[in-house]
Amino acid sequence: MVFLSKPAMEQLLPLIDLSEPDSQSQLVKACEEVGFFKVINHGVPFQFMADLESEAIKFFSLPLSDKEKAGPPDPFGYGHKNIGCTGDVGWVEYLLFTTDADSIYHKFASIFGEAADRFRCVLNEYLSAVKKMACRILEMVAEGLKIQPRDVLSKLLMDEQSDSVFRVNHYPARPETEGLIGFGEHTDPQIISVLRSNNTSGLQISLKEGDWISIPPDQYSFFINVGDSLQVMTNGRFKSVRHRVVANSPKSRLSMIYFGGPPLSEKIAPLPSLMEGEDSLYKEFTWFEYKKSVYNSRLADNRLGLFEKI
Ligand code: GA4
Repeated sequence: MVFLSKPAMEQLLPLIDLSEPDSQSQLVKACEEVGFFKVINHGVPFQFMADLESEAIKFFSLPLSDKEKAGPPDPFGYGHKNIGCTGDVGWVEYLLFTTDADSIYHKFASIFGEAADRFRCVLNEYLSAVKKMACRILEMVAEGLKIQPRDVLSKLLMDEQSDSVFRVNHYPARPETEGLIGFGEHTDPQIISVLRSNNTSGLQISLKEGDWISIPPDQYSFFINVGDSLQVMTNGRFKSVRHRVVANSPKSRLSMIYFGGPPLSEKIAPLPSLMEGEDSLYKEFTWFEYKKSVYNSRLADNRLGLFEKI
């Protein structure tokens, strides 16, 4: 772990004001240098975040035996301690959804009755605003990279078949243990991840040198990271950053993450206009093939390793 002064942290953690005219080039720089950044003036009403947070807190406050009725995750539904199905554990409980909130709603409605209606309503409201913002960012990135058409990335999230995921993580307060792992280190497999948390710390990102830096929480902003698929689509120019959550705070942490992914049949390969005579660093694969391999891996594995050309 490295402890950084505020100015050093500010230099390492790009802060992007989406209302500024040069935010396109700042976004590209942040994706290349860190693969992680914070956005402000993002246009998502705070009320949407607060409403979903309050519904999530209500759910996580239920007795374990009630919450378990929405589990075990298949991979969708309620899970606790176990992450994925290859043996990872963390000090966390969570809800995993497809972004088609209606599909999971039926499972919830039969268990939670009217509370499920309210959850579905605030979830849909939040998701459509966050997806819109993620698409706007991907369009700005495409413009910053000077690639045509500008929706070359965002259209993958907008596609009706887009295989996107939404997760709400709850890390219960845990004052007495130093450095307990809430969610072990990993990279996100999708294109782009958009995280919003309450004001409790815990998120850390890994720098090139292998040091971990703690990201100060900010409930009004979003934290965005490049996923493995975007790293491949930019032929390694953008970095899919390793991150983790430590759960040693006297306050509970609640985070919600939208993972924007492509349709299952989509070929994940470097965008031709970015290649300029370069060779692809990766073998050809579809999102379906990558996802299959992801779900057989451990959290900390270097999942793209299997798809790199030697
Ligand atoms: C990490 C990013 C997303 O949270 C997630 C996770 C998924 C899961 O929780 O089921 C995985 C993890 C994530 C990557 C490796 C595998 C699959 C847990 C795990 C050990 C929903 C995703 O798409 O990949």
